[in-house]
Order: sequence, then C-alpha cells, then structure tokens
Amino acid sequence: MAENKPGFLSRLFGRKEAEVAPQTPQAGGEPEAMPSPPATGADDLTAAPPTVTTASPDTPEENKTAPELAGADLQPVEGLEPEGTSPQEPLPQILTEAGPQLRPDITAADIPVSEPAPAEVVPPASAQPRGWWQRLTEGMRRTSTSLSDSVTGLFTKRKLDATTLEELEDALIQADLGVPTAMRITEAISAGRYNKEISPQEVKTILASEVEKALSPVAKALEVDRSKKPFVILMVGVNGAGKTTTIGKLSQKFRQQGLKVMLAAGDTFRAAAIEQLKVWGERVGAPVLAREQGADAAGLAFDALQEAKANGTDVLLIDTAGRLQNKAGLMAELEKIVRVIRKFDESAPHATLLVLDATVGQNAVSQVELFQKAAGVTGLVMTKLDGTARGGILVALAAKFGLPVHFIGVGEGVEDLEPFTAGDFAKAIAGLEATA
Ligand SMILES: Nc1nc2c(ncn2[C@@H]2O[C@H](COP(=O)(O)OP(=O)(O)OP(=O)(O)O)[C@@H](O)[C@H]2O)c(=O)[nH]1
Ligand SMILES: [Mg+2]
Repeated sequence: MAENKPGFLSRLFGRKEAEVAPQTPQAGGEPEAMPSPPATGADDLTAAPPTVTTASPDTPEENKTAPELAGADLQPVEGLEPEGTSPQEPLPQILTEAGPQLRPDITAADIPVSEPAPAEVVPPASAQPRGWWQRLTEGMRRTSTSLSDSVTGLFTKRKLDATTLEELEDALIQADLGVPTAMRITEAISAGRYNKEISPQEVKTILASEVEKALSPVAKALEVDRSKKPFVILMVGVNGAGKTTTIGKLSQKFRQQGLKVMLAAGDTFRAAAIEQLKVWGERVGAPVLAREQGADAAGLAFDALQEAKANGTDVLLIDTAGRLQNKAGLMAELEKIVRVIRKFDESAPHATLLVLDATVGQNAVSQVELFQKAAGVTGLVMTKLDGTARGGILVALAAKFGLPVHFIGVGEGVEDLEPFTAGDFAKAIAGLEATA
C-alpha cells in the first residue's frame, strides 16, 4: 500500500541494483532488433474511411501465429509507402471499462500498483500516498549512492588544490553531468576558496545550487492544452524504457484531474505489449483502442484520433513499440506514425514524450538526438530513478538539448511518477537533506 512505500528520494538514489530489473539495452550492448509489422498502408489516410469504432472481427489466421514468431518474419518499412487503411485490415477493438477481453494469463494483478482496485482509480485526496516533502525527507536519509559520496569524500580534511579540483571534475564527469557542467561546478566550488579548507557540506551546497541552476530551465510541467480535443500524447523510446508503464501512470493522473482519457495500443509488434496496455486501461478506467499483433501502427494511431475526437476524449495517449535509435528502418516507421497523425490534425501530436531509462547513462544523449530527429520530441520523462540510476545524465541533457523534463519515474506502481523539480533533483544528486 502507498502508506508503506519508501520515501521518494530513497527510491530515487538509494536502492541497490538487484532490486530492480532494468530491461533497457545498455549502451554498447547488442540491441534487440524490433520486428516490423507488415506495411498495411496507413500513410495516405486522407481517403481513409471515417470513424472506426467497436467492430472487432475475429482474425483466426493472425491468432494462430505464435507472438514471437509472427513478428520475426516481418520486415522494416524502409522505402515502403502505405496506401491507406485497407478494408480487409481487421478493425480495431475498443475496450471499455465494463468489458475488456483480457488474456487470461495477464491480469491487473500482474502490474505492480500502489493503488488498490480499478474501481478506485480516482482516489480521494486522503488516499493519496504520503506528501511530497515527507517522502523527500525520508528518502534523503536513505540516500547512499548519490554523487555526493564520491565528491565530498575528496574534500574531507583537505585543502582545495589543483589535484583535488581535478579529481572533483573527474567525479562529476563520471556521474554523467557532462564536461561543460562539470567544469562550471568545479569553478564555482573553487571560486575564492583555493588553497583553503572546505567542508563537505559546503561542497554539497554549491554542487546542489549549480545543478539546480542547470536544471531549472528544463523543469516544466506537462500542460494539457484543453483547446485541443483530444490532446494527443505520443510516447516514444527504446525497448523497455518504461513507455507503457508511464502511459498507465500518466493516465491515472489525468483521470484524477477529471479528464477523459483514451489509450491507443500502437505497439503492435508484441501481443504481450497490447495486453499490457489493456490491463493498464482497465486499471485506470480508460478505453483502449487495440488491434491484433502485426497491425499497422500508423493506421491504428489515425483511427484512434478519429475515435477520440468522436467520443469527446480529452487526452489520447498513443503507445509505440520500443525501438533502438540507431535502427533507421524502425525510426522511419516512427516518422510515419507522426506523419499520419498530422494528416488528421496538423497540430498533433501535441506532446511527444521520450521516455528515458535512468540506468543507461550516456546512451541517453544519442537517444534524445535521434528520437528528436525522427519524432520531434517535445519533452522527456526519466524512469527508474529508484534503481541504480545515473540521473546525472539529466544535467548533461539539459545543457545540451534544453528539452523540458516533465516527470520522473520512481517505481513500478501507478503512483510512482513525480513531476520533475530541479531543486529536489539537485539535492538528491548532491546528497543534501530536503528542506520542508
Ligand atoms: N523500478 C522501476 N521500474 C520501472 C519504472 N518504469 C517502468 N518500470 C519497469 O520497467 C519495465 C519496462 O517497462 P515498460 O513500461 O513495459 O517499458 P516499455 O518502454 O513500454 O517497453 P517496450 O514496450 O518493450 O519497449 C517494467 O517491468 C516496468 O514495471 C520506474 O520508474 N521504476
Ligand atoms: Mg511498451
């Protein structure tokens, strides 16, 4: 239950690696190639049939195919231009709160939650987890692996000389803060203190203040523009980053704000991914538009927009398959999804959120670069900051790209998504106690 959860910051920097099981490919690791679906032709959708709603024809052929094998034979869509939603294409299945047809082996119980039952997905304020500051303060006490440990260790009973400063700069770079920021922080620490004693507390304070300065410009809330109906959010990222889970968490937040939410199961590559989103939809009380495995993701996104518009949805969240940023064919497919969405609404997607796994460190830089190029990323969400995270990379990303950071994920439960705030994050990095 929420009441027993550890504090936010203890999960942010204090847990051992063994306690989480990050699935994201590491930089330099052999990427898992994502199979592509057949090009069913959704790009030319200006002539697509209007609204596709609740029809859900059986597709025995597809269903006979084992999920893993079905996708493996499929080719990337490079060079293929689709020709509109084919009438033969199976129609999407709209699931409602009342009657989702879930796979029997995957149930809502399989998704870790900090909330009890789907019926209580919009809990009253009193049922919320402990307050932000309480969780923050408790979390700080358990912080053991933050950057401050290595940084402040350097300064115990030592004067601030050139060697110490160099070591400090190295530690900051090791912590993924990026060379320019590491240099700036070192300069700020040395200013007026050269050859003098400096206390670990002073170092922490300056470090936190410099990190906060670097992060403040990017700490921006995700604003849902109510004049856009639906407000379309596209989730992108590499395999296992936390896209689907974050969709579930975000949906819960939107539902709590009284918004009508709809989900689109745009990861059509794996049957399990579709089922996973359906379970989240059931949990948070949001209908899920899904097609069978192998369906065209762009066509599905288009239909989801039509449906969302027709039924007065406030926020449409579109899931996508995980893809490695260096796989050109798969990135082209993402471009296609965006292109098709824009055929319906030029201003959409209104937010394209890149979900970054905090455990990957430096690889996040190329993820931002290439996903931004393909999909026009508008904001970041960093997940798994409760694991052995390398959250320092956010500082480097802020300096290099200046993209807004909206949320951080600090657990697998539905409530474990916190708005990103520069000061708190900076204190977590520096190992400072939070102040209420
Ligand atoms: N500890 C922790 N685990 C998380 C967090 N966010 C997601 N996860 C877990 O990470 C795993 C992958 O999450 P998914 O949401 O399936 O990731 P995805 O990006 O949709 O993955 P693909 O669809 O395979 O590309 C799941 O086991 C999640 O529970 C987080 O903030 N903290
Ligand atoms: Mg997913």
